[in-house]
Amino acid sequence: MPALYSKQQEMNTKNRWNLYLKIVDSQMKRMLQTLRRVGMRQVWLPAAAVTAAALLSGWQAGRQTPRLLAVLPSAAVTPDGMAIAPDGDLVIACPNYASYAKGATRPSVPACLLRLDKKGRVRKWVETPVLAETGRSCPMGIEFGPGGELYVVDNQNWASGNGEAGEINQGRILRLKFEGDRIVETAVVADGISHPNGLRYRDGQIYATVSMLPRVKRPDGLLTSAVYRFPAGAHDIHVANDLKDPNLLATFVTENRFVQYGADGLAFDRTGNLYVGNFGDGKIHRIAFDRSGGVAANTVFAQTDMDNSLDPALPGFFAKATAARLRSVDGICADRNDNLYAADFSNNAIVKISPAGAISVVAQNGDTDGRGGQLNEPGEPIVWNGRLVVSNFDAVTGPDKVNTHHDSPATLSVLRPE
Ligand SMILES: [Ca+2]
Ligand SMILES: [Ca+2]
Repeated sequence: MPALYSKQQEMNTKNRWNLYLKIVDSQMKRMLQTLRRVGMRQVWLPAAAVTAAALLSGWQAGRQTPRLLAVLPSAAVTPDGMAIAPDGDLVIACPNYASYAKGATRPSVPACLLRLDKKGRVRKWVETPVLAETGRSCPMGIEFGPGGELYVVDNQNWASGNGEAGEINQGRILRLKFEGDRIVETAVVADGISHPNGLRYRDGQIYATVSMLPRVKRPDGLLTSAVYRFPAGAHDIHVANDLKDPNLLATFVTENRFVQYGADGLAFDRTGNLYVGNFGDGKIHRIAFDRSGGVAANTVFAQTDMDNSLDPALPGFFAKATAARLRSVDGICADRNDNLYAADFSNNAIVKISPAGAISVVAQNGDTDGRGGQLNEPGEPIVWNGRLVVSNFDAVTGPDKVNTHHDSPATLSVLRPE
């Protein structure tokens, strides 16, 4: 998602929002006049206030109201991937993309990991290791291995892009070892990756999505993305970002020409099937494995009801887009009953997908600043201590995004698993 802030896009969304408020306002005035005539003002005024608040917050019957789990310290500008530490704390990766000044190649707030404990206390834990040639670190997907080591996606080119021909590829998978609050060992599992995003550890292997493979050219011009698999103990695997990479596990094509962004969140179910979200298409793929660990099938498990041929720049787009389910797929997680939860980043929503593939919206907000716990461009959900915790990325605007502003402070929202 390269464009962080586009003034024109922001204005378009503002105009849409103002029009919406005007409609709500005029309808309320009309109702007030009617009710004045019949003498029910005392009854109506509180009801109108509740209705207006509900409309403005995007409330709909049957959906949850997200609550505030934590206001994050200023070290966190852009919270993204999350993982549960061996001691039960929730660890949050903060690449802090929204702290890059215009044209800057490094964030003004260094990328870091936070810790949130069960009592709700949150603190900066460590800064993640920078790549010497860029001087920056860009942690996104994270997960702990069985020895307490942490695997980290370092998406170096998220904000800078990969160059005109996909020639800049500096992303890494890191393995960090800790003693208390110190990183005592940093190993590079793999490097030279174009755009790594989500990460999972399973049975001694690291699975990482690569959301864009610009070196792979298709006749139709559509984007290819992938899941890679690396042995967790590997060192310095150099990735070529083409279809011949030995560690390439599965590829995906994103057909939505307006949102060319591919594989993002990923999660395993209890039996070891791997689910991968295709961001731009609003699809979740299921990868089944054969006995030797090869891919036996790569099929679409669930997909949006949005018509992705609609141009986000044309009038009427948002009415259809925000009524659609699972319009985009960022982070995904599984609960112990194999329900999946997905961050619908573009729609500012959290969505549930049942084991049968049925999609339902758990919570959805309009354009918010997140301060009351509302969703604010959710990046990833995770089940932590029986609750569904959501990181609010809040760094991308664009013609198809509900989010129009980056806000401060950053927050985590919380929902009930359903
Ligand atoms: Ca992601
Ligand atoms: Ca926002």
